[in-house]
Amino acid sequence: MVSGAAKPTLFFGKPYRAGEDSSPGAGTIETTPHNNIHRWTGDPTQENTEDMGNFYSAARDPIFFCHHSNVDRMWTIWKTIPGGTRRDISDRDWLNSEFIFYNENAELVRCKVRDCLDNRRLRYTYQNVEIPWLKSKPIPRRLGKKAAETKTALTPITAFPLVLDKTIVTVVSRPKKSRSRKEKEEEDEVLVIEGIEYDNGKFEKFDVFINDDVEMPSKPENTEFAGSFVNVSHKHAKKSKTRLILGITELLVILLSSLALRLSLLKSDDYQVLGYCYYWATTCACAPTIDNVNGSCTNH
Ligand SMILES: [Cu+2]
Repeated sequence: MVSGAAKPTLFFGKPYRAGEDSSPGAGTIETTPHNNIHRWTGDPTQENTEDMGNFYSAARDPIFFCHHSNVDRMWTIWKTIPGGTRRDISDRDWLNSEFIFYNENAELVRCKVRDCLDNRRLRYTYQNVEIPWLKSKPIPRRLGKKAAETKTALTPITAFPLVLDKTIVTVVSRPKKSRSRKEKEEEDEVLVIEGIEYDNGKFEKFDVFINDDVEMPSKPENTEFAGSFVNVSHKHAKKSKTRLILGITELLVILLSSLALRLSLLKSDDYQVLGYCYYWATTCACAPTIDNVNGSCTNH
């Protein structure tokens, strides 16, 4: 999920500005792996999955600092992956955003995003080590006909909004079957899941699969696994609404295919930590509502 996002907005998420959409859609670095690790290292026996599983308490756990250093490291690595436009956002609103911190002398200091983008200017670099996940491409299950023959009934797209309390299988049409190499480089084909309503105070997660075996879904190492929606709990819970945007250009090149995708949305009890090569099982009781699903082809 780190290497797969070939465009800045797929990686960082969509712009978030005062007065506009309060939850325009997170990027893959935030949802998987960042959010997954928070939940994974939170304590499920605590009321609010403290420490790491909740925003207010996460930094009480020393692993918070290792985790966020690693997120920073993956950001640095992402910018070196060839292809796509893997570079920092150039929007001035973002570059000039400011944060206030205490320094080592307990004095308030103001930092701009633009001053924190090059780690060498912050006087640190990452050790040049082997990064196995960079070379590890997902493997297709190549289910072919079997994928089309499922016992799970298809849900028509007109039936949305739906509560995701069981696996939903739907067919999404694509705007265009074949695109030139240049078109693929310029624009990612994305799958957009709109209007995800969820409780911000709860851990919420669901997985998205394309042309997969519904009765026996893929694992993260399979191409059919398109990505996940993952929310880390906030102590002050409120209903939130957002969207999930998944870049699927590469997935479609490998799987493909036709003008329609069979999509399965699976309320996830499995815990999949992507990019870190861990797999862990836990339980959750999420039941987000989803307005709409559509395939589109735009430069998100
Ligand atoms: Cu975090």
